[in-house]
Amino acid sequence: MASIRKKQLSIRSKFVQFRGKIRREFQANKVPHGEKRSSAFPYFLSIYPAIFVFLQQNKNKTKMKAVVSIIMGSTSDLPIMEKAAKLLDEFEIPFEINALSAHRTPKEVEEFATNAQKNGIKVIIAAAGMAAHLPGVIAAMTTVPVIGVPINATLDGMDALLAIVQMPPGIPVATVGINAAQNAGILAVQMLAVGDPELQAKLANYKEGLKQKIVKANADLKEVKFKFKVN
Ligand code: AIR
Repeated sequence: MASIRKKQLSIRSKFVQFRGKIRREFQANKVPHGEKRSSAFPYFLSIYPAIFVFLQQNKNKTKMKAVVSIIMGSTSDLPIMEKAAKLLDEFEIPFEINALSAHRTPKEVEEFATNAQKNGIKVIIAAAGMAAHLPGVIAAMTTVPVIGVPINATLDGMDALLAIVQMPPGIPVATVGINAAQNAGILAVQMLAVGDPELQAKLANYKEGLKQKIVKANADLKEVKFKFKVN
C-alpha cells in the first residue's frame, strides 16, 4: 500500500518536473511578439509523454481499493469522524467514507455489511450518536472487525457509548471513547499492521513521536517557576 503511494508520489513529481522542463523549453523557443512560431509541432510532440505519464498515474489511483470503511450515522458526525480520516491519510491507508443509518437506511446497511468482506474491507469504523445501533448491527452481519465510535449528540454521548459497547456475547464491537475518532483510526491501523512489518514500523515511529511530545512538555515544565516547586 505504502509502496503504491510512494510510486504515485514519485510519478507525480517526475510529471511536474517534466512539465516544467517542457514549459521552459517552450518559453525559450518563443519568438518575439507579432511573429509566428516556425512550427508548433515539436511542442505538441514533446507533451505526449507527459500525457501518457499522467494517464498512467490516474490509472494507478483508480486501482487503489479501500481497506478501511468509515461509516457514520449522519453527516452531522463528520466533524468528529474527520480525525479518523486524517489519521488514515497520514498512514497512507486507502479508505472510503459513507453515511448510513441503522434506522433511516436499514436495507443499505445490510447491503454494505454483507458485502464488506467480499469488497476487500479489512476493518470497519462505525460511528453514531444517540441510539447508536449502527456499529452493532453491522457487526451482526459480518466477520470483518468493527470499531465503534460513540458520538456525543445527546446526553454527553453516554447514550451512544452504552449502545455501542454493551453488545451481547458473540457480537463484539471494539468501542473507543466518546468522540475518539483518532483512536479508532489508530486501532484500525494496528489491526492492519498484524503481519505487516512496514506498517508496524510506521506505528512504532508514530508512538515514538507521542513520547517525544511528553519529553518536550517536561522540559518546558522545568522552566515553570513556583516558590515551592522543587523540580
Ligand atoms: N443516528 C442516525 N441514525 C441513527 C442514529 N443513531 C445518529 C447520527 C447522529 C445523530 O443520530 O449518528 O449522531 C443525529 O443525526 P442527525 O442526522 O439528525 O444530525
